[in-house]
Amino acid sequence: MPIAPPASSVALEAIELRVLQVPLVSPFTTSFGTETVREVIVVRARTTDGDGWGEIVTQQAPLYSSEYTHSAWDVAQRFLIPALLERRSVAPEEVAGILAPFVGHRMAKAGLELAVLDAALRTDGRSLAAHLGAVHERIPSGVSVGIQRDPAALVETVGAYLDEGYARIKIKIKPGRDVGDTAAVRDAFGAIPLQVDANSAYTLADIDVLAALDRFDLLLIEQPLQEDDIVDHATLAARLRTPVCLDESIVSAKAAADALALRAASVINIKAGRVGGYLEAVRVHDLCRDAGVPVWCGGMLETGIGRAANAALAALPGFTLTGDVSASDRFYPRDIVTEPIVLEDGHVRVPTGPGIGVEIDTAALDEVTVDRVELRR
Ligand code: SMG
Ligand code: MG
Repeated sequence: MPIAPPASSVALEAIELRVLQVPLVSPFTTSFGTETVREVIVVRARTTDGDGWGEIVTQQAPLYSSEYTHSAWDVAQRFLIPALLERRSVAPEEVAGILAPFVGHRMAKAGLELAVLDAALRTDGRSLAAHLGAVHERIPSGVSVGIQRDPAALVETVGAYLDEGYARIKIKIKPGRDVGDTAAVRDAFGAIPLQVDANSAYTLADIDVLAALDRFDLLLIEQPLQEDDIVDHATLAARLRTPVCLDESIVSAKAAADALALRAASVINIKAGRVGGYLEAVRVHDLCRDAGVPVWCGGMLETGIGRAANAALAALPGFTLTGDVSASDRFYPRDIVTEPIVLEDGHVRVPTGPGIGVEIDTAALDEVTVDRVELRR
């Protein structure tokens, strides 16, 4: 694949962070809890040539990962942003290296890197999709369905998404809500493209229940065990017919390479926030592609900022499985960008405008902003 020319450096004048609380259209329940409002941080990089936007995809509480809104809020202001502002100019490709001395906090770093990337690419008049190496104009759209009240409610919810045209269904599972829920969806809808996500809710002691899912011909089972259970995932993968996909465990390209070497997964979910940025996400893509391992783009209930960037990432050639890049209205009655992602014939369009390719709806953004801070050079 041709290597994209590097993006320009930008001269940072200030970085603004906002905490948003965006109401969800319906509660979203996973094995670790229920959300009714998406609490997330938006980043604005102010440069001498204009602004760039990013999103820090942490949640309100450290349940999906160790990061959470106010850990990102704190580490960004105390350490990450000062390190960036110290530089006279910064190229997007330099951000990860500048922030590398600070251990962890990948989602916070990813949101800052995206804002710098967006500012630089807007200056260059180039799209993020082109910069990352996208090869598709639109991508098939999958939807992640939370745990519902009971299997009948799940069937109703899945049916509504299928009617909208979603190309693939993922259902969340947890102990006690696994085989029965999956059976209900298979019975109701037959051989639809279907996968399940456990968000780390099981242990190897549950191997028989997880093996019972084999009869449903699932595309994959996502993150059945804990984040650091790489060896146990390998043990499990050897016992299951259903392909094991890792999400939470894959925190870097190195972690992906290790997981593949240990045969802990045969599919990888790529999320830019979880791996520290879109540029590292491309490296995970590249190494999986070289290894012949299929990948797909995960989601963190992104606003229009991260959703546009995810659509760009998911258009790379190795993303051969349908990802969780759904329409904005799957989560939000009102998005914070002027052109929210929409579903067209089961697909979403990859933005082609400069940078992330979408503009901020400032009135909508202000309405959901609950806290705001600006750090200047
Ligand atoms: O953005 O469509 C989306 C959500 C997809 O299920 C989704 N994400 O583990 O893959 C996952 C979860 C993480 C967020 S759960 C709060
Ligand atoms: Mg997941």
